[in-house]
Amino acid sequence: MLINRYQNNPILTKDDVPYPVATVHNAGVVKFNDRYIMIFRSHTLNGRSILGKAESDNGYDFKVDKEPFMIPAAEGIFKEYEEYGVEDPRIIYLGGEYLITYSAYSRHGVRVGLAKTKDFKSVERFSLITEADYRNVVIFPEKFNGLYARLDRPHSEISPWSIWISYSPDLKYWGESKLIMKPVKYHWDEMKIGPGAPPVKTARGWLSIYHGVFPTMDGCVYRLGVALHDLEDPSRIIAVGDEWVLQPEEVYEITGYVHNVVFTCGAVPEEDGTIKIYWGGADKVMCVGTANIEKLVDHCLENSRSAL
Ligand code: BMA
Repeated sequence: MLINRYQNNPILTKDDVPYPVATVHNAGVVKFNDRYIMIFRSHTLNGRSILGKAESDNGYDFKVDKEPFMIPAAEGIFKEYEEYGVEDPRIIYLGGEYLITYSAYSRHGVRVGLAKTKDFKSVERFSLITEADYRNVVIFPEKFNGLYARLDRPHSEISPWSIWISYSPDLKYWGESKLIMKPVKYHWDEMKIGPGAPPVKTARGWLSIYHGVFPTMDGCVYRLGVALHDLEDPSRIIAVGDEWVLQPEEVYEITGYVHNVVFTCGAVPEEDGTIKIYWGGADKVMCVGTANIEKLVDHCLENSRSAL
């Protein structure tokens, strides 16, 4: 087992939230002043999503704020594009601030918003950084040759949904986009793949935990896999683990709001060489597990499938 599930999973459910929600899932997590901050997604009782915040001393026991952290914007350009909800936040720390990317849903489709915070008390929307039909934007926590880099996942009718990379001088204008990783036919990730947790720096490369989807007669199964990107050129994928590292197995992953889903938006590397990986179980609850970072890197390298 590469990822050891925490014995007291799920770590957060709707019953822990002091306002009415149907789910708690797909959370971004970072360390802030030695505490763990979790920004999680919840379906409200009309089926649209908002973001809540929870805090923890140990990464396992979280307490949820009294009020939501981000609800669809009430004004400006964001109002038009967040009308149907805000979803699936990822958080990184770079340049003295925390950057939060999230999916913004509206009648025009789904695009990705970028918000910034320094203290997790106030949050400021910065820009909508994609057009419609993108999701799963993770920003690398370092720059490359002076440019920010992100992985994302545009939607396409021609090609199975794949992982792309883009760069930006200022977080607002993005370009030099390139497809870098595709699903593999008749493989656990054959239907679509997407970035999961923001990449983690290791001695052998950037470790990216991504999700892959397989269609079955009983609906789609969401699993997690790992890929390794070159330290200096993150568009170069060194290796992709052929086998998944996590699949829905526990009751809280098999049944819920959408069954058979494990979906990650955040992982926290620790000083002892382990990593806490957080995932939504069946789009309904939050779970955590630990893994050894070097073993995940070995998993990429020892039995690698091609990236494209
Ligand atoms: C994806 C996204 C995720 C969700 C997953 C499984 O398309 O909507 O937020 O966890 O489906 O339902």
